[in-house]
Amino acid sequence: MHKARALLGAAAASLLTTAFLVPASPALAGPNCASGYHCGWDIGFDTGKISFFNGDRDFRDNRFHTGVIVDNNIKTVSNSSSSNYVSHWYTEVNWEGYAFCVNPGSWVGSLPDDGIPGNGVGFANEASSVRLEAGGPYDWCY
Ligand SMILES: [Ca+2]
Ligand SMILES: [Ca+2]
Repeated sequence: MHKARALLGAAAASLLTTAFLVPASPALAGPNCASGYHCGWDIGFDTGKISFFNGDRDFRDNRFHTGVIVDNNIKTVSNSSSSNYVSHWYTEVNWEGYAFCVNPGSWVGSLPDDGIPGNGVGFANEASSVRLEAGGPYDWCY
């Protein structure tokens, strides 16, 4: 009887060990964005692209692979966090003017747009910095 209990206890402990070995947050790939990166595009996936591994405080010195300045020029974003990092996009440099967020494995195109870049209205052609925050996904993000 005691031996059987001991065996059950060992089996339970083994199950717990197995459970803890499973990664808590598997990599979640957003489309067209390499694992671990947070990507933005000039217009859509077939246009100028930039990939951020970490946050960036100021897009004024960032360029898409086409050479075009990124600031106030992103219309599509994708999040391929290798963990649970949510990307937060801001209309101003230095993470001011919070605009919207994108969950790990998610993306958004055709962001709301009033047609005027950099005027703080809408989300398209407004992003000027991006910040990453662990702990996602969140219900209120794309
Ligand atoms: Ca801006
Ligand atoms: Ca605008």
